[in-house]
Amino acid sequence: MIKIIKNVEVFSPQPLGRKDILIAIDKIVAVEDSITLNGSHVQLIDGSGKIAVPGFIDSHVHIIGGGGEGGFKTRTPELVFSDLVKGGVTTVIGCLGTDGVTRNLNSLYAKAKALDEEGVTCYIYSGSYRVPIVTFTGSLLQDLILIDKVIGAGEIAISDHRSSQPTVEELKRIAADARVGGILSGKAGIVNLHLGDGEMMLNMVYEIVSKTEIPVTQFLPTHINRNERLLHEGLNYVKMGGFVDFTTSTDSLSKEDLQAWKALKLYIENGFEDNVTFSSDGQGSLPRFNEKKEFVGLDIGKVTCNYEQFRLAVKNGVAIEKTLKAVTYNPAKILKLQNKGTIAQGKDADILLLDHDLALVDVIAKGKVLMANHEVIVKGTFEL
Ligand code: FWO
Ligand code: ZN
Repeated sequence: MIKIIKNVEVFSPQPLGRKDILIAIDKIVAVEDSITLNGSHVQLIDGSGKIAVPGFIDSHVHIIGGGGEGGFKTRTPELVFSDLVKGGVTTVIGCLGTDGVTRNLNSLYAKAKALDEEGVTCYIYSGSYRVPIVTFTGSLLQDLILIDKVIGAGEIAISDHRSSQPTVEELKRIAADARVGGILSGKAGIVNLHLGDGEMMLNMVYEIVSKTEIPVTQFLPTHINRNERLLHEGLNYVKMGGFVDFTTSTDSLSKEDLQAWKALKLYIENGFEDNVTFSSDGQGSLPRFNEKKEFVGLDIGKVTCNYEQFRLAVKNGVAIEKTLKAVTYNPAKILKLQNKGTIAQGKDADILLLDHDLALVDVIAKGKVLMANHEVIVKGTFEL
Protein backbone atom coordinates (compact mmCIF):
# COMPACT_ATOMS: atom_id res chain seq x y z
CA MET A 1 0.00 0.00 0.00
CA ILE A 2 2.94 2.33 0.66
CA LYS A 3 5.93 2.40 -1.69
CA ILE A 4 8.99 4.57 -1.86
CA ILE A 5 10.96 4.69 -5.12
CA LYS A 6 14.42 5.63 -3.82
CA ASN A 7 17.07 7.75 -5.50
CA VAL A 8 15.61 7.87 -9.01
CA GLU A 9 16.30 10.50 -11.70
CA VAL A 10 12.88 12.07 -12.33
CA PHE A 11 11.56 13.57 -15.58
CA SER A 12 8.16 14.82 -14.58
CA PRO A 13 8.45 15.47 -17.75
CA GLN A 14 10.64 18.35 -16.56
CA PRO A 15 14.03 17.17 -15.21
CA LEU A 16 13.83 17.20 -11.37
CA GLY A 17 17.12 15.41 -10.68
CA ARG A 18 17.50 12.54 -8.20
CA LYS A 19 14.46 12.17 -5.95
CA ASP A 20 12.56 9.78 -3.69
CA ILE A 21 8.92 9.28 -4.72
CA LEU A 22 6.37 8.35 -2.03
CA ILE A 23 3.30 6.41 -3.23
CA ALA A 24 0.28 5.68 -1.01
CA ILE A 25 -2.34 3.35 -2.44
CA ASP A 26 -2.92 4.84 -5.93
CA LYS A 27 -1.53 8.38 -5.52
CA ILE A 28 1.82 10.14 -5.58
CA VAL A 29 2.08 11.70 -2.11
CA ALA A 30 5.52 13.34 -2.30
CA VAL A 31 8.53 13.85 -4.56
CA GLU A 32 11.43 14.88 -2.30
CA ASP A 33 15.22 14.72 -2.10
CA SER A 34 14.93 12.08 0.60
CA ILE A 35 11.97 10.27 2.12
CA THR A 36 12.33 7.77 4.98
CA LEU A 37 9.53 5.61 6.34
CA ASN A 38 9.99 2.39 8.28
CA GLY A 39 7.71 -0.57 8.80
CA SER A 40 6.78 -3.84 7.13
CA HIS A 41 3.99 -2.03 5.28
CA VAL A 42 6.52 0.08 3.33
CA GLN A 43 7.83 -1.42 0.05
CA LEU A 44 11.13 0.09 -1.10
CA ILE A 45 11.86 0.17 -4.85
CA ASP A 46 15.48 0.88 -5.74
CA GLY A 47 15.52 3.62 -8.37
CA SER A 48 19.29 4.08 -8.51
CA GLY A 49 20.60 3.99 -12.07
CA LYS A 50 17.04 4.40 -13.37
CA ILE A 51 14.90 7.21 -14.79
CA ALA A 52 11.29 7.78 -13.63
CA VAL A 53 8.80 9.21 -16.15
CA PRO A 54 4.99 9.54 -16.07
CA GLY A 55 3.00 6.57 -17.37
CA PHE A 56 2.22 6.93 -21.08
CA ILE A 57 -1.19 8.11 -22.30
CA ASP A 58 -2.43 6.67 -25.61
CA SER A 59 -5.31 8.77 -26.95
CA HIS A 60 -6.37 6.49 -29.82
CA VAL A 61 -6.66 2.70 -29.39
CA HIS A 62 -9.14 0.27 -30.93
CA ILE A 63 -9.45 -1.62 -27.65
CA ILE A 64 -12.16 -3.98 -28.98
CA GLY A 65 -10.44 -4.31 -32.36
CA GLY A 66 -11.28 -2.57 -35.63
CA GLY A 67 -10.45 -3.17 -39.28
CA GLY A 68 -12.70 -4.96 -41.75
CA GLU A 69 -11.68 -2.93 -44.80
CA GLY A 70 -10.86 -6.16 -46.60
CA GLY A 71 -14.06 -7.92 -45.57
CA PHE A 72 -14.98 -9.86 -42.44
CA LYS A 73 -11.77 -11.87 -42.24
CA THR A 74 -9.80 -8.63 -41.81
CA ARG A 75 -11.56 -7.57 -38.62
CA THR A 76 -8.68 -7.06 -36.16
CA PRO A 77 -8.49 -8.67 -32.67
CA GLU A 78 -9.20 -6.87 -29.41
CA LEU A 79 -6.44 -5.47 -27.21
CA VAL A 80 -4.56 -7.80 -24.87
CA PHE A 81 -3.89 -6.12 -21.49
CA SER A 82 -0.22 -7.11 -21.19
CA ASP A 83 0.57 -5.28 -24.46
CA LEU A 84 -0.29 -2.05 -22.65
CA VAL A 85 2.13 -2.98 -19.87
CA LYS A 86 4.88 -3.84 -22.40
CA GLY A 87 4.36 -0.37 -23.90
CA GLY A 88 4.27 1.52 -20.60
CA VAL A 89 0.72 2.66 -21.37
CA THR A 90 -1.11 3.40 -18.11
CA THR A 91 -3.96 5.49 -19.58
CA VAL A 92 -5.74 4.55 -22.78
CA ILE A 93 -8.63 6.11 -24.76
CA GLY A 94 -10.70 3.54 -26.67
CA CYS A 95 -12.41 4.30 -29.99
CA LEU A 96 -14.37 2.74 -32.86
CA GLY A 97 -13.18 3.15 -36.45
CA THR A 98 -14.34 2.31 -39.96
CA ASP A 99 -16.76 -0.36 -38.74
CA GLY A 100 -19.25 1.19 -36.32
CA VAL A 101 -21.81 -1.53 -37.01
CA THR A 102 -20.29 -4.85 -35.87
CA ARG A 103 -18.23 -2.86 -33.35
CA ASN A 104 -20.45 -0.97 -30.91
CA LEU A 105 -20.19 1.44 -28.00
CA ASN A 106 -21.58 -1.03 -25.45
CA SER A 107 -18.70 -3.43 -26.16
CA LEU A 108 -16.26 -0.49 -26.13
CA TYR A 109 -17.56 0.52 -22.70
CA ALA A 110 -17.34 -3.04 -21.35
CA LYS A 111 -13.73 -3.43 -22.56
CA ALA A 112 -12.84 -0.06 -20.99
CA LYS A 113 -14.24 -1.29 -17.67
CA ALA A 114 -12.31 -4.55 -18.06
CA LEU A 115 -9.04 -2.66 -18.63
CA ASP A 116 -9.75 -0.56 -15.52
CA GLU A 117 -10.30 -3.76 -13.52
CA GLU A 118 -7.07 -5.26 -14.90
CA GLY A 119 -5.10 -2.21 -13.70
CA VAL A 120 -4.94 0.76 -16.10
CA THR A 121 -7.16 3.83 -16.58
CA CYS A 122 -9.41 3.73 -19.62
CA TYR A 123 -11.71 6.31 -21.19
CA ILE A 124 -13.64 6.22 -24.47
CA TYR A 125 -14.93 8.38 -27.30
CA SER A 126 -18.54 8.25 -28.44
CA GLY A 127 -18.81 7.81 -32.22
CA SER A 128 -16.86 6.06 -34.96
CA TYR A 129 -15.73 7.18 -38.44
CA ARG A 130 -19.25 8.08 -39.45
CA VAL A 131 -21.61 11.05 -39.11
CA PRO A 132 -24.30 11.07 -37.73
CA ILE A 133 -22.26 9.65 -34.86
CA VAL A 134 -23.20 6.59 -32.85
CA THR A 135 -23.93 7.49 -29.22
CA PHE A 136 -25.10 5.72 -26.05
CA THR A 137 -27.99 8.07 -25.31
CA GLY A 138 -28.88 9.39 -28.76
CA SER A 139 -27.06 12.65 -27.98
CA LEU A 140 -23.33 13.41 -27.76
CA LEU A 141 -24.18 16.13 -25.25
CA GLN A 142 -25.90 13.61 -22.97
CA ASP A 143 -23.18 11.00 -23.47
CA LEU A 144 -20.58 13.49 -22.24
CA ILE A 145 -22.67 14.70 -19.31
CA LEU A 146 -24.04 11.34 -18.17
CA ILE A 147 -21.42 8.71 -19.02
CA ASP A 148 -18.24 9.23 -17.00
CA LYS A 149 -15.98 7.29 -19.38
CA VAL A 150 -16.93 9.37 -22.43
CA ILE A 151 -14.46 12.27 -22.86
CA GLY A 152 -15.26 13.26 -26.43
CA ALA A 153 -16.21 12.12 -29.92
CA GLY A 154 -14.01 10.11 -32.27
CA GLU A 155 -12.54 8.96 -34.46
CA ILE A 156 -14.63 11.07 -36.90
CA ALA A 157 -13.25 10.54 -40.43
CA ILE A 158 -12.68 13.43 -42.81
CA SER A 159 -10.67 13.70 -46.04
CA ASP A 160 -10.94 9.94 -46.60
CA HIS A 161 -12.70 7.73 -49.17
CA ARG A 162 -14.01 5.68 -46.24
CA SER A 163 -15.59 8.60 -44.42
CA SER A 164 -19.33 9.33 -44.43
CA GLN A 165 -18.45 12.50 -46.40
CA PRO A 166 -19.76 14.73 -43.57
CA THR A 167 -20.78 18.30 -44.33
CA VAL A 168 -19.18 21.24 -42.53
CA GLU A 169 -22.56 21.82 -40.87
CA GLU A 170 -22.62 18.28 -39.49
CA LEU A 171 -19.06 18.56 -38.19
CA LYS A 172 -19.84 21.99 -36.75
CA ARG A 173 -22.73 20.55 -34.73
CA ILE A 174 -20.58 17.66 -33.43
CA ALA A 175 -17.90 20.13 -32.32
CA ALA A 176 -20.52 22.38 -30.71
CA ASP A 177 -22.11 19.48 -28.82
CA ALA A 178 -18.70 18.13 -27.79
CA ARG A 179 -17.69 21.57 -26.54
CA VAL A 180 -20.84 22.25 -24.49
CA GLY A 181 -20.97 18.67 -23.23
CA GLY A 182 -17.38 19.05 -22.12
CA ILE A 183 -18.03 22.39 -20.45
CA LEU A 184 -21.07 21.07 -18.56
CA SER A 185 -19.27 17.89 -17.45
CA GLY A 186 -15.80 19.35 -16.75
CA LYS A 187 -14.32 17.22 -19.52
CA ALA A 188 -12.28 18.02 -22.63
CA GLY A 189 -15.16 17.35 -25.06
CA ILE A 190 -12.44 16.73 -27.62
CA VAL A 191 -13.28 15.86 -31.24
CA ASN A 192 -10.73 13.27 -32.33
CA LEU A 193 -10.61 13.58 -36.11
CA HIS A 194 -9.34 10.81 -38.38
CA LEU A 195 -7.44 12.44 -41.29
CA GLY A 196 -7.34 10.25 -44.40
CA ASP A 197 -5.20 10.62 -47.52
CA GLY A 198 -7.67 12.97 -49.26
CA GLU A 199 -6.92 16.38 -50.78
CA MET A 200 -9.22 18.30 -48.42
CA MET A 201 -7.05 17.64 -45.36
CA LEU A 202 -7.95 20.09 -42.54
CA ASN A 203 -10.06 22.50 -44.64
CA MET A 204 -13.29 21.67 -42.79
CA VAL A 205 -11.69 22.51 -39.46
CA TYR A 206 -10.32 25.80 -40.81
CA GLU A 207 -13.84 26.67 -41.99
CA ILE A 208 -15.46 25.84 -38.64
CA VAL A 209 -12.84 27.77 -36.66
CA SER A 210 -13.06 30.81 -38.97
CA LYS A 211 -16.88 30.89 -39.11
CA THR A 212 -17.83 30.03 -35.51
CA GLU A 213 -16.69 30.76 -31.95
CA ILE A 214 -15.50 27.15 -31.56
CA PRO A 215 -11.76 27.20 -30.74
CA VAL A 216 -9.29 25.16 -32.77
CA THR A 217 -8.30 23.43 -29.50
CA GLN A 218 -11.64 21.58 -29.54
CA PHE A 219 -10.13 19.23 -32.13
CA LEU A 220 -7.41 16.59 -31.99
CA PRO A 221 -6.69 15.54 -35.59
CA THR A 222 -4.76 12.29 -35.81
CA HIS A 223 -2.68 10.47 -38.47
CA ILE A 224 -1.09 13.84 -39.37
CA ASN A 225 2.15 11.99 -40.28
CA ARG A 226 0.41 9.70 -42.78
CA ASN A 227 1.76 11.60 -45.79
CA GLU A 228 4.14 14.47 -46.54
CA ARG A 229 1.39 16.89 -47.59
CA LEU A 230 -0.56 16.48 -44.36
CA LEU A 231 2.58 16.54 -42.22
CA HIS A 232 3.45 19.98 -43.60
CA GLU A 233 -0.13 21.28 -43.55
CA GLY A 234 -0.11 20.43 -39.85
CA LEU A 235 2.63 23.03 -39.32
CA ASN A 236 0.20 25.74 -40.46
CA TYR A 237 -2.47 24.23 -38.22
CA VAL A 238 -0.31 24.33 -35.07
CA LYS A 239 0.66 27.92 -35.92
CA MET A 240 -3.05 28.72 -35.27
CA GLY A 241 -2.76 27.06 -31.85
CA GLY A 242 -4.16 23.69 -32.92
CA PHE A 243 -3.04 20.30 -31.61
CA VAL A 244 -1.88 17.48 -33.91
CA ASP A 245 -1.46 13.79 -33.18
CA PHE A 246 1.09 11.53 -34.88
CA THR A 247 0.33 7.83 -35.33
CA THR A 248 3.21 5.70 -34.10
CA SER A 249 2.13 2.35 -35.61
CA THR A 250 3.60 1.91 -39.08
CA ASP A 251 2.47 -0.51 -41.74
CA SER A 252 5.07 -2.53 -43.62
CA LEU A 253 5.04 -0.03 -46.50
CA SER A 254 4.87 3.32 -44.71
CA LYS A 255 7.67 5.67 -45.60
CA GLU A 256 10.75 5.77 -43.35
CA ASP A 257 10.70 9.56 -43.03
CA LEU A 258 7.07 9.71 -41.91
CA GLN A 259 7.81 7.91 -38.65
CA ALA A 260 6.26 9.65 -35.66
CA TRP A 261 9.63 10.42 -34.07
CA LYS A 262 10.76 12.32 -37.19
CA ALA A 263 7.48 14.23 -37.31
CA LEU A 264 7.93 15.10 -33.63
CA LYS A 265 11.51 16.28 -34.24
CA LEU A 266 10.31 18.53 -37.08
CA TYR A 267 7.54 20.13 -34.98
CA ILE A 268 9.77 20.59 -31.92
CA GLU A 269 12.47 22.22 -34.07
CA ASN A 270 9.72 24.63 -35.22
CA GLY A 271 8.83 25.44 -31.61
CA PHE A 272 5.61 23.40 -31.29
CA GLU A 273 6.53 20.95 -28.49
CA ASP A 274 3.28 21.88 -26.68
CA ASN A 275 1.02 21.16 -29.66
CA VAL A 276 1.94 17.58 -30.49
CA THR A 277 0.98 14.13 -29.20
CA PHE A 278 1.63 10.50 -30.12
CA SER A 279 -1.04 7.81 -30.33
CA SER A 280 -0.61 4.23 -31.46
CA ASP A 281 -3.83 3.33 -33.36
CA GLY A 282 -3.30 0.07 -31.46
CA GLN A 283 -5.38 -2.90 -32.71
CA GLY A 284 -6.66 -0.66 -35.50
CA SER A 285 -6.13 -1.79 -39.07
CA LEU A 286 -3.49 -0.08 -41.19
CA PRO A 287 -5.10 -0.90 -44.54
CA ARG A 288 -3.45 -0.26 -47.89
CA PHE A 289 -5.40 0.77 -51.01
CA ASN A 290 -4.02 1.12 -54.54
CA GLU A 291 -4.51 4.23 -56.68
CA LYS A 292 -7.89 2.87 -57.75
CA LYS A 293 -8.81 2.71 -54.03
CA GLU A 294 -8.87 -1.09 -54.16
CA PHE A 295 -7.92 -2.84 -50.92
CA VAL A 296 -4.53 -4.55 -51.25
CA GLY A 297 -3.68 -5.57 -47.70
CA LEU A 298 -3.43 -4.47 -44.08
CA ASP A 299 -1.29 -4.47 -40.95
CA ILE A 300 -2.44 -4.07 -37.33
CA GLY A 301 -1.48 -1.19 -35.03
CA LYS A 302 0.38 -1.96 -31.79
CA VAL A 303 0.11 -0.09 -28.49
CA THR A 304 3.85 -0.66 -27.90
CA CYS A 305 4.67 1.71 -30.81
CA ASN A 306 4.36 4.88 -28.72
CA TYR A 307 7.20 3.58 -26.57
CA GLU A 308 9.29 2.56 -29.58
CA GLN A 309 8.89 5.99 -31.20
CA PHE A 310 9.58 7.80 -27.89
CA ARG A 311 12.82 5.85 -27.58
CA LEU A 312 13.81 6.52 -31.22
CA ALA A 313 13.18 10.25 -30.77
CA VAL A 314 15.43 10.49 -27.70
CA LYS A 315 18.12 8.26 -29.22
CA ASN A 316 18.09 10.56 -32.26
CA GLY A 317 18.76 13.67 -30.24
CA VAL A 318 15.32 14.98 -29.25
CA ALA A 319 15.48 16.13 -25.61
CA ILE A 320 13.80 13.54 -23.36
CA GLU A 321 11.75 16.15 -21.49
CA LYS A 322 10.34 17.45 -24.79
CA THR A 323 9.70 13.98 -26.24
CA LEU A 324 7.99 12.88 -23.03
CA LYS A 325 5.46 15.71 -23.33
CA ALA A 326 4.04 14.12 -26.50
CA VAL A 327 3.19 10.89 -24.67
CA THR A 328 2.35 12.17 -21.18
CA TYR A 329 1.81 15.83 -20.30
CA ASN A 330 0.33 17.01 -23.63
CA PRO A 331 -2.38 14.32 -24.02
CA ALA A 332 -3.27 14.77 -20.32
CA LYS A 333 -3.66 18.53 -20.87
CA ILE A 334 -5.56 18.23 -24.18
CA LEU A 335 -7.89 15.50 -22.88
CA LYS A 336 -8.28 17.27 -19.48
CA LEU A 337 -7.17 14.21 -17.54
CA GLN A 338 -6.31 16.25 -14.46
CA ASN A 339 -4.70 13.43 -12.45
CA LYS A 340 -2.54 12.14 -15.27
CA GLY A 341 0.55 12.99 -17.26
CA THR A 342 2.90 14.34 -14.55
CA ILE A 343 4.99 13.02 -11.66
CA ALA A 344 3.85 15.39 -8.92
CA GLN A 345 2.10 15.39 -5.54
CA GLY A 346 -1.56 14.43 -5.80
CA LYS A 347 -1.33 12.86 -9.25
CA ASP A 348 -2.23 9.22 -9.93
CA ALA A 349 0.71 6.92 -9.26
CA ASP A 350 1.31 6.05 -12.92
CA ILE A 351 5.11 5.83 -13.16
CA LEU A 352 7.55 4.08 -15.53
CA LEU A 353 11.14 3.27 -14.56
CA LEU A 354 13.57 3.09 -17.47
CA ASP A 355 17.22 2.12 -17.62
CA HIS A 356 19.79 4.45 -19.19
CA ASP A 357 19.31 2.70 -22.51
CA LEU A 358 15.66 3.81 -22.20
CA ALA A 359 14.45 0.21 -21.92
CA LEU A 360 11.32 -0.23 -19.81
CA VAL A 361 12.19 -1.81 -16.44
CA ASP A 362 9.17 -1.22 -14.16
CA VAL A 363 5.58 -0.15 -14.81
CA ILE A 364 3.44 1.16 -11.94
CA ALA A 365 -0.20 2.03 -12.66
CA LYS A 366 -2.54 3.45 -9.99
CA GLY A 367 0.16 2.50 -7.46
CA LYS A 368 0.26 -1.16 -8.50
CA VAL A 369 3.40 -2.76 -9.97
CA LEU A 370 2.46 -4.33 -13.34
CA MET A 371 6.04 -4.86 -14.61
CA ALA A 372 9.08 -5.44 -12.40
CA ASN A 373 12.64 -5.70 -13.68
CA HIS A 374 11.56 -6.00 -17.35
CA GLU A 375 9.02 -8.76 -16.56
CA VAL A 376 5.24 -8.28 -16.90
CA ILE A 377 3.98 -9.54 -13.52
CA VAL A 378 0.30 -8.64 -13.95
CA LYS A 379 -1.26 -10.09 -17.09
CA GLY A 380 -4.76 -9.90 -18.51
CA THR A 381 -7.43 -12.21 -17.09
CA PHE A 382 -7.20 -14.96 -19.72
CA GLU A 383 -3.54 -14.52 -20.67
CA LEU A 384 -1.31 -17.48 -19.98
C1 FWO B 1 -5.64 4.26 -40.15
C2 FWO B 1 -8.30 2.63 -38.03
C3 FWO B 1 -6.43 4.22 -41.48
C4 FWO B 1 -9.87 0.72 -38.18
O1 FWO B 1 -6.32 5.18 -42.26
O2 FWO B 1 -8.13 4.70 -39.09
O3 FWO B 1 -7.14 3.23 -41.68
O4 FWO B 1 -11.08 1.07 -38.19
O5 FWO B 1 -9.43 -0.22 -37.51
N1 FWO B 1 -6.31 3.38 -39.20
N2 FWO B 1 -9.42 2.10 -40.15
C5 FWO B 1 -4.21 3.76 -40.34
C6 FWO B 1 -3.32 4.77 -41.07
C7 FWO B 1 -3.02 5.94 -40.16
C8 FWO B 1 -2.02 4.07 -41.45
C9 FWO B 1 -7.58 3.67 -38.81
C10 FWO B 1 -8.84 1.55 -38.95
ZN1 ZN C 1 -8.05 6.48 -37.94
